[in-house]
Amino acid sequence: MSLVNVHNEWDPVEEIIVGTALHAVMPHEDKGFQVIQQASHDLFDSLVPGALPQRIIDETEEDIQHFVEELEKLHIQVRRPKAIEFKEKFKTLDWEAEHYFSYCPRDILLAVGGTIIETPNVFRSRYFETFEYKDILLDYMKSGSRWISAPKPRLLDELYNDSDPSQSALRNLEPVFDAANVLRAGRDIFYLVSDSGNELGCQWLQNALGEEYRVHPCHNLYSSMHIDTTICLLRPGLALINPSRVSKDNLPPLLKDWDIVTAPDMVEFKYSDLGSFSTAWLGMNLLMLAPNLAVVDKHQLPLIKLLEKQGIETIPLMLRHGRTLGGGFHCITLDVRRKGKLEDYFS
Ligand code: ABU
Repeated sequence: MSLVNVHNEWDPVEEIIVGTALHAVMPHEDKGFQVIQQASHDLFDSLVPGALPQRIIDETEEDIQHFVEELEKLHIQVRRPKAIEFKEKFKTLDWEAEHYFSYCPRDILLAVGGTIIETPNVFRSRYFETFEYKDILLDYMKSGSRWISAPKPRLLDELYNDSDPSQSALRNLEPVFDAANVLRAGRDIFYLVSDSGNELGCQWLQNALGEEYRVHPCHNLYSSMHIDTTICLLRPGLALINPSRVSKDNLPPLLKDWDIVTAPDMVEFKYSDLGSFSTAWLGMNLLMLAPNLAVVDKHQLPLIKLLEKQGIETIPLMLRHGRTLGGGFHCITLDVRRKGKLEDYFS
């Protein structure tokens, strides 16, 4: 039976991939990385490029190890990528780049139903990232999962808009998107159109998933990277929103009959001066392990209280350097199998 079988963001998790900080490097020259970071300069502090200090790697691995132990206590099958140390830059016909990391499987692989998709990511430095998951992907394919890869984007300079700040930093020249621009809700798939996912990416995804699914482009929600610090689908009929980005005016119309809870201000914390590639809203980047159980950043006590009021128990854990690396508990995981079946939650 296919080891990949997942239909939403909340059913009980049976198998999950958890990323690693080993060999993480903040790339020096990556046009996409630079342009998108520049476009979001009011959101992120500038990052120090180069290999991350060993302390940051070690503390992150320690935090991830605690997280994995909690998952295993719940009898969830955990798989980890094999981080490759890219000692040299790599080249395509058009450009060269340094390899980034394998910390966020959520960005590069998308699991929908029995299919796992290698997505056409926006950063050049992620071009070969799925190599680190090859053994896992092979196992999934052998079990009967459908393993596909989106067309490799060329990521030419003209894809990135660095001249007109009133437009997206990502032009619509070829399908490009990070898997973290997507949220799954049964037959309905939310797709954030932003600097990390363009319209052609949305169209490609709809074509790839076929008529069984409806992919909904979400505009004017958040212009920067990823949807999972903007909206969290907690269980059928209940979503958490980021009040600095979402209001009744731009709430995706599909959610209009759902109960909406508003995230409280995030608690800020700092374990290094290395800068950040995410906003304080990374604190709401939680992972639902079941409709009544979430893994949440342990600093976010007001959020934990709010979830508990909604009948959601929490496992408070920490990723001390999550903001520097740009990933919380949703970002650093890819839930590939959850109990449950394909359903329609909006009719
Ligand atoms: N990787 C998610 C970052 C999004 C945010 O900073 O809000």
